[in-house]
Amino acid sequence: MQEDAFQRVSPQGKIPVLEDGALVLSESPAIVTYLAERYSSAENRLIPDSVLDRARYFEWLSFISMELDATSIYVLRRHVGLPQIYGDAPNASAVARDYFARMIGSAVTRLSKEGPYLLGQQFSGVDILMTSCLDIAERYDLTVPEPFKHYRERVSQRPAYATAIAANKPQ
Ligand SMILES: N[C@@H](CCC(=O)N[C@@H](CS)C(=O)NCC(=O)O)C(=O)O
Repeated sequence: MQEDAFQRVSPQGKIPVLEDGALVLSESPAIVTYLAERYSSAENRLIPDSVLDRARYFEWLSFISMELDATSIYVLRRHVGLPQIYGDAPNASAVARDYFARMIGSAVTRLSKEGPYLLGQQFSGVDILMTSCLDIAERYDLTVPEPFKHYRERVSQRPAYATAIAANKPQ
């Protein structure tokens, strides 16, 4: 990620970054939403059409990227996963763990009420982002409530999940 070729498309030196024709796009929520708008089909819409459902989509998008990722998971990624770059910060890591547990706990009622997916019956881009967070949460041994463990199992049984995971592995 420090190499010139990569930094030319990602000056912040971070993954993910998407190249699609002339478009170069970073930030996972933007990438998932772009792919959903550009490529999902009428039978398999990854972003809802109605204004109300889109409001929920963007609410989940912000919750996942800010409350679960930026303020919890990424803190652990920095200080537990990459201490040689970002330093050791046991207090920040402990607070991030507690915060993740509180935030994911706060989402349980909505998941149980609306499931099987975050927007109800329709699988969407926010399920991709949530599942990715839950995959990393397991890696860092974060507290995940049972309904979200079952949710993750449900999503990861989708054939498209297996295809995406396989495609994500470098040859
Ligand atoms: N806000 C960005 C965050 C991207 C991000 O932090 N990616 C991590 C993946 S582990 C990374 O590149 N870390 C390397 C680093 O922080 O130096 C997004 O949602 O895409």
